[in-house]
Amino acid sequence: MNYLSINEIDNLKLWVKEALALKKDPIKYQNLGKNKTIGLLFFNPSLRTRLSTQKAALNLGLNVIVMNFDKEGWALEFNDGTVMNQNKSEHVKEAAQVISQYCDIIAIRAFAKLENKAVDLSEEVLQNFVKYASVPVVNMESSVGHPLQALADAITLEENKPINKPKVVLTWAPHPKALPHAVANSFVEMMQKQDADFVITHPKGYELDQEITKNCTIEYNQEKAFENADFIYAKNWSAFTDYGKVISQDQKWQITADKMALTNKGKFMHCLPVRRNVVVADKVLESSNSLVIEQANNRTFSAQLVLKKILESLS
Ligand code: SN0
Repeated sequence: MNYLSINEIDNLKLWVKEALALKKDPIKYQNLGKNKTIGLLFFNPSLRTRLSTQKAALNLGLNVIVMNFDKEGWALEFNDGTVMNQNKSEHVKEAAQVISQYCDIIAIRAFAKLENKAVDLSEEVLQNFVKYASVPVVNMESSVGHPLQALADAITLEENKPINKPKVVLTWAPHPKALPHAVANSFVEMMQKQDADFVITHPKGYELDQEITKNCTIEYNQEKAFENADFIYAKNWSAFTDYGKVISQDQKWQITADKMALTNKGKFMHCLPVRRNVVVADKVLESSNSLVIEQANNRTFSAQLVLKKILESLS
């Protein structure tokens, strides 16, 4: 079993229920991973993903190896048949097979480079490891999705929803840099499995991949979208159509206390790291309605549930 996208979740309700049970008793399965090893491969920075996945693995008795591939690994070649006389030292074919001999599970973080849409959509790094590794692979944010984050968000929504069918708004927010679509994509895919009134709001030109947002309600007026919302999930992403471009940094889209006042005592969510007073005002981030720290806490239990299911599939 791999965990590559939200679409691997057959029954989100049951997964969230099981994750909440793990949260109550995190070391219940402390022997499940005994004498097995997970390798965490990072091609980009990480705080929550690295520490929560490691914590989840330790809770299951796994040994953990971490490698910062971008800084400490050989530069990898991904294309077939290349004459490797430039700056790439090793092909993913050998790397993935070798790492599979040391690890029972491989987890990979490799962001979108936002240079070539087709390459990013192919999830070059993740899918090549899937192809050439002989062990299960976990997505710790690929160029397309961040399914461990979205599963943690589903746990947080379940714990905090005031009614059975809450109104949940995914809002674009400004940012100085071009950011990937992965967090937003997986959040949308997760919300499509929820019983919720789900609305996406962003400036014109920031439409996400329509293959992913099909059937979603899009409201270009942010204040209108916020009306009566129970949850505001903020995230910046770069343009998808004009691929990887920053076409607006309009501060009118920042999440402020005035905007939160339009909601139904809405809870604020963000995956972190967050740029204060650009994406969200201090007052909102620090208010009692902010769930960001609890979202990060739930990363442990989302990772632990996924690793538990993979370990069970091995035995
Ligand atoms: C990443 C993203 O995909 O948007 C990871 C989020 C979990 N975020 C960033 O790269 C933020 C970088 C910054 O400088 O604010």
